[in-house]
Amino acid sequence: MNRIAVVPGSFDPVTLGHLDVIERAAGIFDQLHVLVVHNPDKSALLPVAQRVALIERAIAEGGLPENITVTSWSVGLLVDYCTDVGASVLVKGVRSQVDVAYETPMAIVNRNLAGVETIFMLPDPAHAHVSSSLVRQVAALGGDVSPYVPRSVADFLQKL
Ligand code: COD
Repeated sequence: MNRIAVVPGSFDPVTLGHLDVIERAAGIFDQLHVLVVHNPDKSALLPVAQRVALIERAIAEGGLPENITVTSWSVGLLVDYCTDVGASVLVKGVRSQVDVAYETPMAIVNRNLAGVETIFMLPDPAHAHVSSSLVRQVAALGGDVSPYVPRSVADFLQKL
């Protein structure tokens, strides 16, 4: 059976926490789609196409498995994308009770809408405190973000 999963997120920008979840999920499923989705609740720093490019570069630099595809989605429900590509599972990293509270209703609705299951993956404790919003804030104030993001993302943010 060809098990396809989707790791969705804003990835604005991708962090070492995201990459850790992506790498471990790629080891579990036959194919993994990393999907950049615009989150209307958040004000974006980077255009979606730039976020896709940064994830692709980080995956190549990190030597992550080759069963990973990076793309974006802006039309309709997340589960519509899953149905289109034959994915039956969403993988979400959950760092805290706050993440669980945010993700749980979406997981139930996504299962009701399309039978797509959500798997919650615990973070590597080394990256459990990392978020894209923290990275954006540190970068905007001129701080060093290299402990939190891939080298190519740190270099990119420094030039903004
Ligand atoms: N370690 C582990 N996991 C992490 C870390 C870390 N350091 N940082 C973030 N994560 C996880 C997050 O918990 C999340 O699961 C994922 O990585 C992505 O995080 P972000 O911040 O890049 O993305 P979000 O939280 O803005 O998610 C955006 C989505 C669009 C994916 C989300 O809002 C969603 O699923 N929307 C559903 C849209 C839809 O179809 N709605 C209708 C039915 S519910």
